[in-house]
Formats: sequence, structure tokens, C-alpha cells
Amino acid sequence: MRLTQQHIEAHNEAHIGQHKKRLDFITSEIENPEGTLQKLMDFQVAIPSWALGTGGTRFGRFPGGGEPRNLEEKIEDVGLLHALNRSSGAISLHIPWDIPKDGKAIQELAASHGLKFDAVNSNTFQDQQDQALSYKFGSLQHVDKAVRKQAIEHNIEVIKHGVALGSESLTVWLSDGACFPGQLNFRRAFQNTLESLHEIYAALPSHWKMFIEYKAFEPNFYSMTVGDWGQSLLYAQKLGPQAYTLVDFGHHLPNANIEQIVALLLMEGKLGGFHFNDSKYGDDDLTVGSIRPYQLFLIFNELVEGMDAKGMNHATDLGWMIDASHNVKDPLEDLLQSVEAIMIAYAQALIVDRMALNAAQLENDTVRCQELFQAAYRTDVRALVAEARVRGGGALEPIGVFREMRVRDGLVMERGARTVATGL
Ligand SMILES: [Mn+2]
Repeated sequence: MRLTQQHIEAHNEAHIGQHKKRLDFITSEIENPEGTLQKLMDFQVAIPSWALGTGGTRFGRFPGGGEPRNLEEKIEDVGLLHALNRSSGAISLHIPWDIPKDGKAIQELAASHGLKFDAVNSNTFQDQQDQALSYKFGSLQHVDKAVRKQAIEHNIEVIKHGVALGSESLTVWLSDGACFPGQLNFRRAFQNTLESLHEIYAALPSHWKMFIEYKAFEPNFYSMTVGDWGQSLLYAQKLGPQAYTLVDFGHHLPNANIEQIVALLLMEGKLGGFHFNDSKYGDDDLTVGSIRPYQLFLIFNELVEGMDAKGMNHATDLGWMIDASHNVKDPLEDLLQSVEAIMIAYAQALIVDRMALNAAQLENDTVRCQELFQAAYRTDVRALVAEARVRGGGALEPIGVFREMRVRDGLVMERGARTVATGL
């Protein structure tokens, strides 16, 4: 199912009057609205191939109907999102859930939707049917060299699939760790993992990046071998200039100061990218911005400030990806909400008065610092984000069009009511 430009324009036409009023107000309130709009138009968030169906939990899964049955349909779904918001111009594949059979055809299909391939993700956290050795006790950390070798070869295979699609980064997330004290020798687990990562790193094309994603707990609950940003940074520093830390919002212990973590990783030139989601308790994988929108803004504030300090390109120098799971919402509506929340937080970070903030910080004027942050956070920037979408050919209200055009019903008609997307 494809949305035509006429559908979107007809929708925009009906709502443009009210939008113009809101836009006039916000553009009169901020400095350099055109510069901000251009940055919003350039910013793209990658959609993971595993987030297009209902993920479920370990207690159950309730498929919603019309889920993509293969990689081609997943690309079509991301194409639908991108047509609506013009900010979802990339897809991130998970291997082996989404192995492209014909790389060239897949690349052409993606290009026809205006999509690129973002990071490819390896999977050594579960056993596949045809797999010789088990990852029950870890993969890259495993005490058995043969298991490590199998996991290394899988990662190298993933790089090859990525090269065929024009991807330029590999994300390695490991479930390796221990469930009980005494189970692992921590140093041996670290050294084995480092040695394995070295072999994968050696297989990277020279323009590729390797992202090392950390997670504090789950599925191992006593220790994780890449458990926090310190450990990830250690690996990245030891591996070399193509290795970076990847920060996933939900992979921290409660109350971690994630904005401080990204600020320091950026300072060290070792922040590779970000996985967006939100949570109340742990790695809940809820819609980003649904629980803690202020923290999302604070993170974006550090990202923008840190990237500007280094002269980095906001849109291309870091990897931006959603990593969420959907249990009760339509996955496509959830992803539209996610991208909207990200764009709002980014826009708010862009309008922080940096000169005034810097002056207030140097004067230890704590009250003024807070006022400046919250002035940006409490500014309604939705019309700016909408204007950036419309200028790119997208919809004023993406979810409105999605519902008006009955997109989900169309997908159910095409694909059936009982389809189950591959992946989680
Ligand atoms: Mn993640």
C-alpha cells in the first residue's frame, strides 16, 4: 500500500489555515526560524525492521493484523512512515531475522521509497534453528573458543549483508553475562569479548563504524559483560577509531543521568549513536517521550550543544534509531508518535538560548539556568516540526492521515488479519 502525494496534499489543504496561525506565532518567538526548520528537515531517524510488528512480552503477544510478512513489506511500511513524516528515511535491519535474498532488488525497493539502510544488527542472543553451537552461556565471551568463533563469523556475515545494501555501521549488542555470582571470571569474560570484537573490527570496511551497545541487566541479572557506558567505552577505546559506544535510553539502571553520559562520550569523540525508547521501570521499550519527555529534551540539549562544540553535522555524524516494542498500539502509529517526540525534543534543544545559558552558568545563576532550559522545553514547537514535514512533502498531521486513509485496514486487506512479523 502506498500513500499518494495527492492524499497528503488534500489533507494538508484542509488544515493549513490553523497551522499558519500557529507557525506565525512560533516563528515570531524564536531566533533564526529558517535555520531551525532546515535542521529539522535534514534530521532523519532510522526505523528498526523489528519494530513494525507487535513485539509482545515474554507473557504473550497479540498481533494486530496486516503486519509485514517479509523484508519487502517491512520496507513498504517504513516507506509509508517516511511518506507521512519525511523524517523516517532509513531502515535498520536485524540479521538473521531479515536476511535480504536479493540485495540489489531490496536496495532498489528501498530507494523507491526514499530510504537508506542504517546500521545492521547482529544477533547472538538466541539460538537459530540451524546453529551448531549454543549461546546459552554467552557468545563473544564464551569459555569455548569454537562458540566464540561461530559468533564472530556471524558478525562478519552481517557486515557482508550490510555492505551489499549500502549500510555503513554494525551494531553489536550482547546478552553475554552471568546470572549468578561465581559463574564467570569477569576478567576472562572481558578479555574473550575484546579478542572476539577485535576480529570483527578487523573485518569492517574502512568507512564503517562499529557501535557497541551496553545494557545494565536482562537477560543476565547478575552481570552483563557490556553492562554500562564505562565498559562499552573501554572496548571502543581498545578497538580503535572505528569503534564507538551506542546509548540505548532504556539500558540504564534507574535514575541514571543519561544526558551526562552522552555529553562525556561526545567530548571523547566516542558517542556513536542513540536508540530511542522510553521506560517507567527498566528496559520497557515504550514510545519515546511518553513517560519522560523532559529527560528526552535534556539529552537532546547535550547532544546539540556537544555536536555544535565539535562542529559536527547533527543529521549525519551520529546514528539515530528507534528501538522500541509495541504491545497495545498499532506499531505504525506508535512509530509516528516516536518520530514526532524525537523531532519535538530536537527542536526544543535547538531553541535553547546558548549564549544566555553560558553566561548564567559562569555566574552560578542557577535560577536563570533553569529558567532558560524550561523556557525552551515549555515552548510549543509542534508547528515548527509540522512545517518542516510539509516543506519536505509530508503530512501536517501524520496520524490523522494514517487514520483518514484507513491505512491499517488496507494493510489487513493486502496481507491478512493473522500475519506475524518476523523478529521479536
Ligand atoms: Mn537498543
